[in-house]
Amino acid sequence: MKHTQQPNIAIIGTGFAGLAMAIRLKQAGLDSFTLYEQAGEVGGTWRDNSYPGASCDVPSHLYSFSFEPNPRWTRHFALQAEILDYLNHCTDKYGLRPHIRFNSPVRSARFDEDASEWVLTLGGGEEVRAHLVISGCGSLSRPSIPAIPGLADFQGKLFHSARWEHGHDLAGKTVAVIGTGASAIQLVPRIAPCVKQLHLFQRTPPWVLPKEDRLLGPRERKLYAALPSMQWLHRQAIYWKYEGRLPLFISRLPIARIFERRALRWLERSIPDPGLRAKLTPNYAMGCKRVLLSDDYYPALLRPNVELVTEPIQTVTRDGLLTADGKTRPVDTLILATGFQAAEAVSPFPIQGRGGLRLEEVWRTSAEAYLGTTVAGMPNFFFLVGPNTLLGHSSVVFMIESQVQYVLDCIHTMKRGGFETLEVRKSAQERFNQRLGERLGRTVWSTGGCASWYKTRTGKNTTLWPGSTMEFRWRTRQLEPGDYHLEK
Ligand code: N01
Repeated sequence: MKHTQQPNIAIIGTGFAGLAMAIRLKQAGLDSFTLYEQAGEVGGTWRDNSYPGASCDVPSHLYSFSFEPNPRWTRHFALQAEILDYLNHCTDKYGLRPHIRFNSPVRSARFDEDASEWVLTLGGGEEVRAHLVISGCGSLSRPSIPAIPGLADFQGKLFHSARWEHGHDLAGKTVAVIGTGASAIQLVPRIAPCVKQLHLFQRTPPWVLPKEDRLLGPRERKLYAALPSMQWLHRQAIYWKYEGRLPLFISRLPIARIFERRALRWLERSIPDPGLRAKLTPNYAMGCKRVLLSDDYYPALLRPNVELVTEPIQTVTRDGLLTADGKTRPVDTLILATGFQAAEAVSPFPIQGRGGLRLEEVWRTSAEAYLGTTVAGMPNFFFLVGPNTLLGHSSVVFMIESQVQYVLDCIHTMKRGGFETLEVRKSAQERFNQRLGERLGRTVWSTGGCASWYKTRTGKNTTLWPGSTMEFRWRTRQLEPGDYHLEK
């Protein structure tokens, strides 16, 4: 390859994925990379999701890079600000800032076959070229705005949980929150005490287990700082505990019933009113939607100023919400905790590969990749947190590190063999997805009797990995050359 020794690499995004890739490239002596970041600071989803109470539902000692353990975590489940600090710390420690172009959104990518290079068009119209492109855009970055009639005509304050308006004071306001997913159950307990009235609009009740968060005191933090092996053991213990929950999702073993009973007992202990309890009782199998962890969500619903509304929303009016029973609730502020466009077949921006092939067209019905990372027709383009790499049971950071290792192996293979392009074979991609589909069909995400953001409107799961994280790590440890076209 012309660019053999120092290929010019573009990384898009500076969340966990983009930063991990950059750090590992640097460690491998591959210094000629640029990170393109649309915002003015690093952090990805942990920069954007700054709503009150935002925190991780995977323990911090696992939800962090294996190569950068953080003995300073102050909670078992870190709050958003602490995770963002961690990502800034990694950016500085590994000298990434000089590589980052902030406020530089990538608007499109086109493969120039003659030069074997990608041409990226940035926000201002500037074009930059790269031999390899690695997208770390993630799949939980595009807020989903519900198609509720009248939403555009609402005259009060309206915003999405992932675009929190910190300048808007909720004190004394009448507020509506639409949605009862992972974001809503974290923000509702935090805003309920300061608003005048909160109407929480639930379409489907989530399964909720106690979070059992705890502070990590100074003694524990000192211990981890002094004895990194103790911190490593702690991480291992969390990892195997979470990995052990996989059967809950991929098989219908009785273990699932144990967790369901635990959640129902938690609901019964928390909500004395049988009417309210009935509204909060899920009618689908646990795990079908993301299982939520919270100690304070149910107690918040008992507050006199909080109303759980289960009547479907008919329209949003200029100053409130009208439900199917004909009742209108006037509100000052409407908060959409309605999640993200994750499963629908959307490429992060228009991407045009070999022979003018457009990724939006390829992914029009559903997004597919090989090992969630490479796509036929898109040479030298890699997706981190691509299709079917998210998890229902453990830390996505572990998956990101596996993908990063895989991309590095692809780059090393190209360098060793002097290859100009690397492109997954269509046949390998199809075989992989055929098997993936069969396995996904047997999981609770398919059979559990719910709709979720994991699946497209047609019911295809394009987001989750149906195996263990160990399996994914094993399969991404190195490239299988037979699965790729490698050209000089
Ligand atoms: O989004 P969601 P989220 N009318 O899609 C409802 C990650 N995350 O932002 O269930 C009425 O889960 C919808 O109802 P239904 C995590 O992976 C992680 O909460 O579809 N309601 C649902 O209740 C998570 O899973 C953390 O019937 C409508 C809610 O909106 C993912 O992000 C923290 C509606 C959307 O819930 C997404 O979570 C936060 C409509 N038209 C988030 N449309 C961590 O701790 C949608 N809804 C790591």
